[in-house]
Formats: sequence, structure tokens, C-alpha cells
Amino acid sequence: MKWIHSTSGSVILMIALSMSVSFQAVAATGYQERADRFLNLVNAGYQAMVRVESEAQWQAVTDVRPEHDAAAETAGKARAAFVGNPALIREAKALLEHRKQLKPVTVRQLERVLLNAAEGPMTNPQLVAERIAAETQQSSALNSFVFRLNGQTITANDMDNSLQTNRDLAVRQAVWEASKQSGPALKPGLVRLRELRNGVARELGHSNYFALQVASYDMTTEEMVRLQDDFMRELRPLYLQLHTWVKYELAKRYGQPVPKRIPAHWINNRWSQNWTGLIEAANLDDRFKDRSPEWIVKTAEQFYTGLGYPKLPESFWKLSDLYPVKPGETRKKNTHASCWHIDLDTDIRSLMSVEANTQWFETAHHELGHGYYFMAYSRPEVTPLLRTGANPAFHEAMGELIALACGQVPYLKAVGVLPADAQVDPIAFLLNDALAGSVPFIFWSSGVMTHWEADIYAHNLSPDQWNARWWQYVRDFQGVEPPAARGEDYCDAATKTHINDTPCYYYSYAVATVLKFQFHEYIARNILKQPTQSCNYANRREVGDFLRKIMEQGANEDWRKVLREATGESLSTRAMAEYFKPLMAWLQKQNQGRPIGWE
Ligand code: X8Z
Ligand code: ZN
Repeated sequence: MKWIHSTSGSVILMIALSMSVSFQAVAATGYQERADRFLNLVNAGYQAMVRVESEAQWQAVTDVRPEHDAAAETAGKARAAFVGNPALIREAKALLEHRKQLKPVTVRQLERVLLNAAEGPMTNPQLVAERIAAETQQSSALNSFVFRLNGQTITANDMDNSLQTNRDLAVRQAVWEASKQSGPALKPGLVRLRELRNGVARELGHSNYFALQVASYDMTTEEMVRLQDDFMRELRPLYLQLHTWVKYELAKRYGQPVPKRIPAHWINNRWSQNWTGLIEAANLDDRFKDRSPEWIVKTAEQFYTGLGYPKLPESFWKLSDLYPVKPGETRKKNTHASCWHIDLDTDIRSLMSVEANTQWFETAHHELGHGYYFMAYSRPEVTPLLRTGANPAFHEAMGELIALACGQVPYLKAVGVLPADAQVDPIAFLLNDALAGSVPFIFWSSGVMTHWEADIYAHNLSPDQWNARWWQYVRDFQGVEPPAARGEDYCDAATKTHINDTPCYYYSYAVATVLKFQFHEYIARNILKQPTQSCNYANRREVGDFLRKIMEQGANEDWRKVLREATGESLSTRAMAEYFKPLMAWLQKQNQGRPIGWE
């Protein structure tokens, strides 16, 4: 969630100016007291502005129309008028010069004030206004884009379902190509946004927009990219084994010679980010056929209430937008799942297009993970400025952890997705965990997404090389290739939602994937005392207590400390590699005699 709004910019400016006068007056009584007074006002104003902007943005993404875009743009400008106000920036900077005399949580809030201001620094109102207008336009174009196949409209769910089930390579290629139609339409907006995003970031001294985003991890661009490269180096042997096994399987499935790299349309995901539907023995789609989309969301809620959390608020059910637009309805909405903390308090909503299948079963659990994180830290001990995850990856990790847990066999039996007496092949489920939710995902998120965005924002890659660089990374990191040449008329990166509306964020999902195995291992071993690959969180309040301790802190503490206190460990792929150890041995045996990898 990016941008915001208010009622009147001049009122805000008057408040801000009068605040700056009173700060000087209280300086003599001590910096802590001065900071407390400042932050009291900023927190109140911030929460109010977030609410107004989020409400306007919610309207804009759930019902794309020019009047909703216009309202969202105005709301974004109003938010920036407050959050990016020079008076706030000056006072936060002045106070941070005395950080040693301030409580750590005060310093964290002041730093957050500056990070928030850097998204819309009103030291340069023209630039901020242009950015907000361009962001609004790009989201609107993304959310209202109509994909076509053979002259017919095709939805994102339709494309995903086709790729999941259709075995005709010609059809698959046509669907895959259709899914790339939005790229050229979105490229000009993205070219412009690269300049504007970098421009706002530089206004407050960040070298580019990527650097601004990783600052919330207290890291530099180079440190973040190195961390992602470390993930890939450590997991590479496992990935190469999986890649090899999969390409032999798929060559057999499609009656084709075994390729070096896997053609993108052979994989069931539009970006080859998750390799789903490859393992028949672990394919649950049929199990959801008789369920309703409502059952999917309710079952996800029950996962959390079973851990001892309250039910979702009434308003969640009233105000969320959970299901696809009904046939015949002309409304256009964003088709990518998200969860919103509208008022940084109890107004929590989710935007989804849930159908009864495995993908939405997992996604619903993921989204409610955000919702329960919001609920856990919305308490007086956490001020609105710090009502975020310990870092963004922690927020993603909760949902990912629960998505992992809700796919484990004992849990599936407990909720009746699998019959209680089902005989399952444990390797099939482990293989599916690796392929569908974890290992190829690292090479997509740490590799393609992170490196491409770093090139765009930090290394100023020229737009006439965007698509070539994208596919170079897909080939090199994922070992995947396009079904046919993809020249610079295409902009395949821009077909991915986050490239447009959540820029320089995607490494957070890679960190979340690594974190989820650390949390999961701790829970399985120390709380449930069950095997990590096959355990059941259902109705275990101790698990809820463990996660609540992490979530209820919001961003009050440094994420490294939160992780160490929770698990006794720093960020590491150790638990992830450990989880898949039995699989590694199995794959090596299966792949004997085959050339491993694609080089
Ligand atoms: O975007 C999401 C969530 C919303 S935060 C549905 N995810 C990434 C994606 O779909 O690309 C979840 C994992 C990866
Ligand atoms: Zn998420």
C-alpha cells in the first residue's frame, strides 16, 4: 500500500507549522519529551491519513473507474502533504541528531517518519504530484487490462486454470503468450515511474528507489543483492537436481526431447515462479471440486482461530472483496491477492478472486496471515508508525508459513481435505513442497526479480535492454527459456503485478521463504515435537502463542533481534536445506546418469 489523502492540504500545513514552533519551545525540557510530543501528533495525523488514502485506493482497485482513480490520486497527494511535509522532515532530522538521548523505540519512529516522507517528499511538490499521478495511472492500467485469447476475453484465473490442466502445447503457448499482452501497454508508464521513483528517493538522500526500499531492512542495495545471491548459492545443488528431474518429467509428459532449459509454457505458472501440478500424487485440486470459495476462506480463518486468535472482525466479511467478478458484471478489479490494514486498527480487508482450488486455498491462508499480523500489533504498545512487520519479509513469512503448514498431510486429514485413512507417498508431498512453494521460487525471487529491479533502479538499465535483460536472468537463474524470441517490443517484466505497483519489494518474498522454514522447524521440533515434513498445527495454541510474540511487536524491535529471540538463530537457509534433505538424496538417485543443470 503506497499512497494517501486528506481533506485540505492547507489545514495540514498550518498544523505542521504550528508544531514546528512548539517544538522549539519545548527543546529546553529535553529531547525525549520533545520527541514524544512530536510523535504523538505525527502518529495521530499519520493514522488518519493512511485511513483516508487506503479507503480511496481500495475503491480504485476494487472498481476501476476514472472517478475512483481521481479520488485515489487526490488522496495520495493529501497523504504526501502531511507525511512528506518539510516541517516533519526537519524536526525528525533534528531530533535524530540527539538519538543517544532518545529511547530506541523513539529513534525507530523518527526513522520511520523519514522513510515515509521519502516516498513523497514535499520539499519537491511537483515531483511528488507527478509520481502520484503516474502511480495511479499505472495501477489503473494494470487493474483494468483485458487479456484476449482468440478474440475472447480471458481472466487471470482462466489463464492459470488452463496452464494448470491443459496438456496441448500449442494451447499452452497461446495462453502463455496471451498472459504477456499487458507488458507493452505498461512499459511507457514503468519507464516514467522509474525516473519518478528514483527522483523522490534522491530527494531525501537515498541513492535510488531500491536503496530506499531496502533501508527498511537497515541494509544497502549491495547487501540485499548479496544476501539474495547467498540464498541461491546455498540452494543451487538442490535446485539443479529439481530442475533436472522436472525437465525429464515434462519432456515425457509432452512427448518432447529433453531440453537444456525448460520452455516457459511447459510450466503451469505464468512466470515459472511456482512449479505446481507436477506431482500427481500430491495434487489436491480434485479434493476442492466439491467445496465452495466461501469454504476456502472460512477454513483459512479456522486455521487461525484454532491457534487461539480471535475471529476476523465483522467488518472483514462485510467490506472485503473476496470472489471473482460475476459473469455479466462489467466491474474491473485487481486480480492479484492482497490484504489491507485500512485504518491501522480494526478495519482489515482482503482483495482476492477465490475459486475452489489448491492455489486459492494457499493464497487465502497467506492473506489472512497478513490480517492476523495486523490484528496482533494493533495495540497501544505499538504506535501507528510502527504497525508494520519486524521487516516486510516477516509479514510475508507468516502467510507463507501457514500456507506450508496447511499443505501438510496430517493437517489436510484433520480438516477433511484428505480422508483420514488416505495413504500418501511422503516423497511426493515433499517434492511438491519444494516445487510448488519454495525452491524454484528462490531462483525467481532472489534471482530474476531482485536482479532485474536492481538493474532498473540502481544501475539505470536503458529501456531498450529491459526485455533482453529479463530473459537473460530467466535463462541464467531459473534455467527457463521463452517458447519463441521475445524482443524489445515486449516488456515481460511488467506483466508481473509487483513490478508495477509494489516496486523493489520482491526480495522480501525470498527472505520470507527462508524465514518460513526457520519458524516452521522451530515449531515442529520444539513446540509440536513432530517431524518437520509432516506435522499438524491444527488447534495448537502454543503455536499461536509463539507466533503472536513475534507479530505483536510490530516494528518496535530490530528484526534481527526478533528473529534471534524467537528461533535462537540468525537468518539462514540452513532450515530450508535441512527440510529437503531427504528429497535431495531421492533426487540424486533418480537423476543418476543425467546431465545436471543447463550449462
Ligand atoms: O503477491 C503475493 C501475495 C500477496 S502479498 C499473494 N505473493 C507473491 C506472488 O504472488 O508473486 C505470495 C508469494 C509470492
Ligand atoms: Zn503477502
